[in-house]
Order: sequence, then C-alpha cells, then structure tokens
Amino acid sequence: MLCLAFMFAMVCATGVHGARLLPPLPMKDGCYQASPELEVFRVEGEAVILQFPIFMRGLQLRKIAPPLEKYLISRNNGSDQLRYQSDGRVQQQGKELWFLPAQPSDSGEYTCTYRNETYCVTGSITLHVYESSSVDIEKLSYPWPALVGEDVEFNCPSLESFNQTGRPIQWYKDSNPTPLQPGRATLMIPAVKRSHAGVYTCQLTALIHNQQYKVSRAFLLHVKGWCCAISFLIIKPPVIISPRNGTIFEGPHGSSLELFCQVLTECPLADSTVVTWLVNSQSVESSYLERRALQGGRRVTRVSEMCQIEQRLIIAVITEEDEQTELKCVTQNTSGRQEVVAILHLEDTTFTWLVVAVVTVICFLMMVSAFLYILFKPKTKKKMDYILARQSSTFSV
Ligand SMILES: *[C@@H]1O[C@H](CO)[C@@H](O)[C@H](O)[C@H]1NC(C)=O
Ligand SMILES: *[C@@H]1O[C@H](CO)[C@@H](O)[C@H](O)[C@H]1NC(C)=O
Ligand SMILES: *[C@@H]1O[C@H](CO)[C@@H](O)[C@H](O)[C@H]1NC(C)=O
Ligand SMILES: *[C@@H]1O[C@H](CO)[C@@H](O)[C@H](O)[C@H]1NC(C)=O
Ligand SMILES: CC(=O)N[C@H]1CO[C@H](CO)[C@@H](O)[C@@H]1O
Repeated sequence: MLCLAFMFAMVCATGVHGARLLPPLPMKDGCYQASPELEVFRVEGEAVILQFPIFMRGLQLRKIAPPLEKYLISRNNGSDQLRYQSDGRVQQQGKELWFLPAQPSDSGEYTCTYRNETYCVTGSITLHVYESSSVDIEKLSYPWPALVGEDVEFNCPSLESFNQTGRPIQWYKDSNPTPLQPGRATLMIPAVKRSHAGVYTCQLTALIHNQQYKVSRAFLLHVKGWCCAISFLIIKPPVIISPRNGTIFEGPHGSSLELFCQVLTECPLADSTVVTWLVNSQSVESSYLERRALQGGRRVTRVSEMCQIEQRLIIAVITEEDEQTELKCVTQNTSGRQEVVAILHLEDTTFTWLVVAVVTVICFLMMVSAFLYILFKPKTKKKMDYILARQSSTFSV
C-alpha cells in the first residue's frame, strides 16, 4: 500500500515536472508582487503613457486575463492609494495611465493591481518627470556607446502607443534648434566621428482625444576611439557578480526560467552602465527566443560604496530547441566591458523514471517476499516446535 502511494507520488512529481512551473512571486499584504518595471524618465509638458509590460507579461504567463475594467492603477503616496478616473489630466485607460500632459509633481511610484475574491497581483513602476529647465539629460537619455567608424542608427523609441499626427518626426542635436533631417523615425550616422558625440532628441506631435501633445526621446551618443581606452583605467570597470562564467541553467521542458544578471559598479557610473542579456550573441529581440523571452526590470541598489545593477531575463517556456542555447550577460561602460556566458540545459527526466523503476522493482520484491513469508510461515513454526521439542528432550535426558 505504502509502495503504491510512493509510486503514485513519484509519477505525480514527474507529471508536475513537465507542466509549466513559474517562479513563485513574493507576497505582500495578501497580494502577489510582480517584479518592478524599468524606471521611466520624462520631461514636463509632454504626453506620457505609463505601461506595465513586466506585470502584463507575468499575467499572460500565468494565463490570467482579467477584463480591462478590472485593472486598477493607483499612485502610492505613503499609505494612501490615489486612484484615477477615465478623464482629467491624469487618466486611466485600460491597462495604461495617461498624463495629458505630465508635471514634475507626477514623479513617484505607481501600481497596477488585479484583484478578485480569491486572488491579487500587483506590479509597480517609478516615473520621474523633470522640469524642462532643469533637465538632467544624462538621466533622460538612452546611453549609446559607439566606436569611431561605426555606423550608428537611432530609432525613435517607445512611440508605438501614440497616434501620430501627419507632422514628421524631427531630430535635433544638443540644443541646436535646427532639425537634422526631416521626417524619419530612424536617424542614420554613417562612420561616426568623435565630433558626433552628444545628445540626439527625436520629437513628434501625438494626437490624443483630438488634442496635440509633444512627445520626445533622447539618446546620449558616446564615441570612443581605440586609442583612448587607457584614460579610463582609473575608474574600475563594472563587474558581473552573478551569474558565474560557465553557469548552466537547468530547467525541464515546458517550464519557465527567470535569470538575473547582477553587476557591481561605481555609483556615479551606475546610470550610464549598460547591462544586457544576449541570446546566442544576438539581442533578445532579434534572437530566436524573441517570442518567448523578455528582458527588463533593471534595478539599481546601493551596496555600501558601490552600486549594484540587476537586469532580468525571463524565458516563458523552455523547449527542446533551447538545449545548449548560450545566454550572455554583457555590461559596458566607458571604463570597461565584461561578459559572462551561461548555457541553457534541458533537465533530464530519465533520472526520475529510473527512480520510479527502482522503486517498482523493490516494491515487487517486497511483495514477493511477503507472499513467500505467508506461504511458508506455518511450516517454519512446525520445524521450530520440532527443534524445541528435540531440545527439551535432550535437556530432559
Ligand atoms: C480569481 O482570479 C484567479 C486568477 O485568475 C482565478 O483562478 C479565480 O478563479 C478567480 N476567482 C474568482 C472568484 O473569480
Ligand atoms: C501626498 O501626500 C502628501 C501629504 O500626505 C500631500 O501633501 C501630497 O499632496 C500628496 N500627493 C498627491 C499627489 O496627492
Ligand atoms: C489611438 O487611436 C486608437 C484608434 O482610434 C485609439 O483606440 C487609441 O486610444 C488612440 N491612442 C491614443 C494614445 O490616443
Ligand atoms: C567568460 O568566458 C568568456 C569566454 O569563455 C570570456 O570571453 C569572458 O571574458 C569570461 N568572463 C569573465 C568575467 O571571466
Ligand atoms: C558607455 C557608457 O555608458 N559610458 C559611461 C561610463 O561612465 C562615464 C563616466 O561617468 C560616463 O560618462 C559614460 O556615460
């Protein structure tokens, strides 16, 4: 009986193995907490659409699809939760929060929550809105390292959510008011020179509720020549502390994986230190894993004198084609570059079946011996009596 129960448990465990195992989310106040989103930096006076891609992806992976009206977006202000209507300057539109336009006082933490009678899950994002006069351009812009002679191509990013007016996208360099080239979402700089370094801003006019709003994004282009790497040696380069080089990430077929790349760097460099995951040396978006993987959730924390940057890679479902896939974490700064390589390996389930087989054999043998014992028990007793009788007869002599 015990044997059968054990075998059943083993088979069940194997079955669960094959099902989609998602990393359990931490829970706070009865609500599961999705990992925080990438922080968002914007300028006042522009339209901002706040989204929760990591949270939404988490719901999707867990096959939770609440109706739009069940998402509750609110702002954390101490212990207060401020909610939003579907009109007004700041309004909730389904899974998004729209700022028409954003103000510096909008800076803060926002959460998106789905709750029903039995389940609750929440995600959070931090928004920074800068006054246009005091724009910290280093913070606002996407860092873009390049080497002299490289071709650089900028795509005006994160604009999919906006409906553009007929007006073309304009590109500006530094504070020069003359646009660089008219009307293209992509800016090309062939064979980049040192003089090209600087801040590139793309600007467009979006139409929201029949009103026009300004939307802009900026890139900070650094151009480094081979000659000058030495001048940065004084600053310690960023160091990847996890994962270790050569790590093998194991997961059974059908399960999901959440990987973290942790980088230690000097705090003043933290914002400009790039940490990225590559799949077989390609960006996640252009790799074969593009549909099943998502990277994000960059988080910077202070660790005594240094700053630690964490970048996540989530693989929704692992399949056979992922065997031996190379996952590389790369960190880069003008002070240096480091990379570690990890390999994806599909867990072998033969072992589990071997255990099941061994247990089955042991169970069978135990049952056979029990059967034999019952069969021969009476005979043994007779023999014992006989021996005892003989012994007593000997003693009586
Ligand atoms: C609450 O949501 C969870 C997750 O989607 C679902 O499994 C559960 O059935 C829901 N409960 C109710 C009462 O709707
Ligand atoms: C947050 O709370 C503080 C005091 O509790 C208040 O002064 C402030 O206006 C609140 N912020 C928002 C955005 O409501
Ligand atoms: C863009 O247009 C679509 C279709 O008209 C509309 O549903 C959506 O809300 C618009 N988005 C914005 C940000 O105005
Ligand atoms: C990890 O290994 C790769 C190649 O095997 C090497 O290029 C890289 O420098 C190594 N990284 C570290 C931190 O040792
Ligand atoms: C490529 C890159 O992001 N470089 C950064 C490394 O650190 C220097 C020193 O602060 C920054 O100026 C660069 O932006």
